[in-house]
Amino acid sequence: MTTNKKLLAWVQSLAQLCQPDKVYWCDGSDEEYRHLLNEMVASGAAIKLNEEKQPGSYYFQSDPSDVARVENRTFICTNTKEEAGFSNNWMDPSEMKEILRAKFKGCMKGRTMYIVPFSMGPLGSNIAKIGVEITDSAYVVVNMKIMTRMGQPVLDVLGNSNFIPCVHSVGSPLAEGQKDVAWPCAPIDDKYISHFPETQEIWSFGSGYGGNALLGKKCLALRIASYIAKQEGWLAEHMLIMGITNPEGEKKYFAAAFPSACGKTNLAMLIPTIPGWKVETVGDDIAWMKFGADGRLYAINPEAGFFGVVPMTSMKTNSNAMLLVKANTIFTNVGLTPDRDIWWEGIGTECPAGTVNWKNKVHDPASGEPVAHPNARFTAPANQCPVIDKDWENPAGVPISAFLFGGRRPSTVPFVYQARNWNHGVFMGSVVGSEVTAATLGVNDGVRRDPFAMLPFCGYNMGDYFAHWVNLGKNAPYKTKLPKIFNVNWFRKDEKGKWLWPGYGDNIRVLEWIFNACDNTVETINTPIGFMPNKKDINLKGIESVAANLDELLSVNTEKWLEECELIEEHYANFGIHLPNELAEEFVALKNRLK
Ligand code: SAT
Ligand code: MN
Repeated sequence: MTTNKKLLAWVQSLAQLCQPDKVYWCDGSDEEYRHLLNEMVASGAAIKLNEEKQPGSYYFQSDPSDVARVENRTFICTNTKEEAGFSNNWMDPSEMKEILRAKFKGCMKGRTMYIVPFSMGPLGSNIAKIGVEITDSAYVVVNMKIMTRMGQPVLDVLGNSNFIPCVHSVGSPLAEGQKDVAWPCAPIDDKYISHFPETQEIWSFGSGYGGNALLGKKCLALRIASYIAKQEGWLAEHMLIMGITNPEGEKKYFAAAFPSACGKTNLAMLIPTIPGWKVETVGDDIAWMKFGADGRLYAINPEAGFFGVVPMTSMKTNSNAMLLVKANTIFTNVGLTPDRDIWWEGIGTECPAGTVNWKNKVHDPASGEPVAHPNARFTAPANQCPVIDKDWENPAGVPISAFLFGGRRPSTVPFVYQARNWNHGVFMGSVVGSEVTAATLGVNDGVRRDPFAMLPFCGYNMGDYFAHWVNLGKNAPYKTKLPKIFNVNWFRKDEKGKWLWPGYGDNIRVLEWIFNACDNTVETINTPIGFMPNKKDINLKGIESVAANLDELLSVNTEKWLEECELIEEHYANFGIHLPNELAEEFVALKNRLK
């Protein structure tokens, strides 16, 4: 319980607005977790999976219309449209509040209002932030239990301090006597995922899925936190955090940002193919970073679990993820076999006859329809990850030696290069993107830019966000202790569309070079686009046949890069006067070096 006056008054006013049947304060205990899941099993909202195959695990199917984040229904409500920038849907805060008040009025009728106090970051860490989510979804409560530190211990740490209020409803009130459906939600154009950065509030209406509903994740830890981080001089980033130990036992931490579908979770849990190297996971999605007293940048993972994409995960592609979800996991929108086990495309076994797909229909292989939805997810506690880093909950964070950026770039972009300096690194982050071509070669169909992989997650004007990165470097206590910045690209193809690099566990060979480049123990080649490896410094022991591809992997094709510059020009035009001069200068300098 709590004596926090602001919290008590806020809960009371929302109960009056939303008119739930009951108000329930979550204590975060294991008993509560099991009780809620039992209730959902009894109501038909969940299925308890086969205890022998998937101990302590549960299965959910969402409504077919509620399967992913809804970017076109996600709003940044700053005072002016300018402050939200071109990449966000903007709405005037008071206008949005008026819409929301009408939407939330009576929206929890027939339901329970759960009060979910949560901490993003280890309880009591000076980088952590406390939020309280009010929700009418028990599914959200059990997911928040895995994804955050949740319940009474959070209220104890909170005391009478301030918290970030997060209001969530599935937007589907029940009339007197009306039977509930398995996955209540509102129609697609009636969803509102709204953020008020200036007053630090989140209001989410109409969806029960993922980042729309688990408000600690993208809404708080990225959109609201990025806004706060700019004001306070730190970083809230869409980055994985990994520890890398070399055969001599020396360890470094890297943070990496990639657009979706680039294998971020796989990289975070990479299984090295060269002996003696070790990769350990701190986080797979979000990093909060502040300078420590020693002048280095320290990162925490604000989350306590992994909410990962399931399809194509197998013992072959990511055995650590498979072991992670072996027990105590919530699966959403995968397939369900007749013996209450789970199945998905790419799991590495035949689909058992009679398997039910995510739409609750018996799978018909002839139909061409997938068994699992492409955005099917697992929710699993981070401490179940076989390679979780021993410092993953260290409240002080881990010191970051390098930032990695990258996208899916079949052409043009070499597989690794280093920024010339901090601002050049910020430039590299600002042009991250993946090629959107089916033909897989050439940038002719364009590159979908996702700067810093933050485009859908920045709570303010993205040009000002670039400026924040520039300023962070400018104001760093010790410039020599700033992380070095690299661009990587595992997705290079040859003219015939064949992969030039094996990827997955062999990516450790690129990480090895980066590790050594951080220590300046390898000589680099100064090219127009940045510093690049000497071929001899890429460790190909065991994959010698790839040596023939190294020239191509490390080539800088001036013609292609000039085309790339034209695309960057278009991309940069979006930012108008908000593009920092420093980045405009970096761009000019790149073009001059290419001439
Ligand atoms: O649904 S989440 O936002 O949590 C995951 C994602 O879409 O990246
Ligand atoms: Mn993500």
